[in-house]
Amino acid sequence: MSQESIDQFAKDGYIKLKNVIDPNALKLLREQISSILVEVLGRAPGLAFRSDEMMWLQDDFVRRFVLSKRIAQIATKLLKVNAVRLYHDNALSKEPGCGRTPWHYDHHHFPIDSLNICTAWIPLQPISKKMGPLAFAAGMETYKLVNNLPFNKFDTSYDMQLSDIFLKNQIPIHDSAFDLGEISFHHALSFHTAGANMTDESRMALATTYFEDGACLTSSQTMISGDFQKFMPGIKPGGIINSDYNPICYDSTQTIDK
Ligand SMILES: O=C(O)CCC(=O)C(=O)O
Repeated sequence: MSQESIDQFAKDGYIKLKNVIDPNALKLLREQISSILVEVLGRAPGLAFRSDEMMWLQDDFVRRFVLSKRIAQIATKLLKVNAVRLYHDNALSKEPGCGRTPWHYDHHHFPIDSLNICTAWIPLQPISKKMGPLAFAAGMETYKLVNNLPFNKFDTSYDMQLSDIFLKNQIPIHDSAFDLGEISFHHALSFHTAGANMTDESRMALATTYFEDGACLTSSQTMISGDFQKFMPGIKPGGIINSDYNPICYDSTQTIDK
C-alpha cells in the first residue's frame, strides 16, 4: 500500500487497487458462490439482484476470502486503525438485464458507532462498463451536499436528484471497468452506485465490510434494525462489538501477522 493510495482514500472516500487477488482463485470463488446462491435462492429468475450474507460461517472456501488477512490489512491501513473486525460478507449477483443500483452510502445501514468502517468490493469476473461496475462519487464530504434531501423509497426521484446535485457541484464520478483481481474499498460515507447489467452474464461480486476493533453497537434505537442480531449476536446497544461473528481479521500490533 503506497502512501498515495492511503491519502487518496482519505480524500476521495474510495480507492480501486489492481492485482490484489489471484484471478484463478477468483474464478473458483465465483463457482463456489454461484452454487451457494442456487442452493439458498434457487435458479436465477430474470432481472433480479440476488444476494446472500454470512456465507463464511457455512463455507470453508468462502471463509478464506472473507477472513483474508491480506484484504483486512489493506482496510486497516486505509482506515488508519490498529485492527479491524468483520461486520459481514455479502454475495451480490446482478443478473443480466437488472437495472441500476441507486446512489447511496452505507453508514445509514450500519448500526456501528464509528466512522471507521469500509467495504471491500471484490468482482468475481472482469466487469466492463456494460456490466455495471461499482462507481463512486469522489469526496469524503460529498454526502454533506445531500444530507437534507428527503429519501423517497417509492420511486427513483432520490437517485435522480443525487445525480443532478453531483453534476451541478462538479463532483467527479469514477465508473471505470474492473479487471479480474482488481478490488475497490469504499468508506461508509462514500456515495456509490452501479449501472445496469447490459450483458448476458451475471455480474457477481463479494463485498466484505470491516470496522475498527473497539467500536460499539450504536445506542440509538432508530439505527438498530433486527439485522444486527444476525451480524453480531448477543451484543447489547452501546456494547463493544466483539461477538464470535465479528472476528479480528487483521491486527497490526500482532507483528507475526504483518
Ligand atoms: O453491487 C452493487 O451494485 C452495490 C454494492 C454496494 O452498494 C455495496 O457493496 O456497498
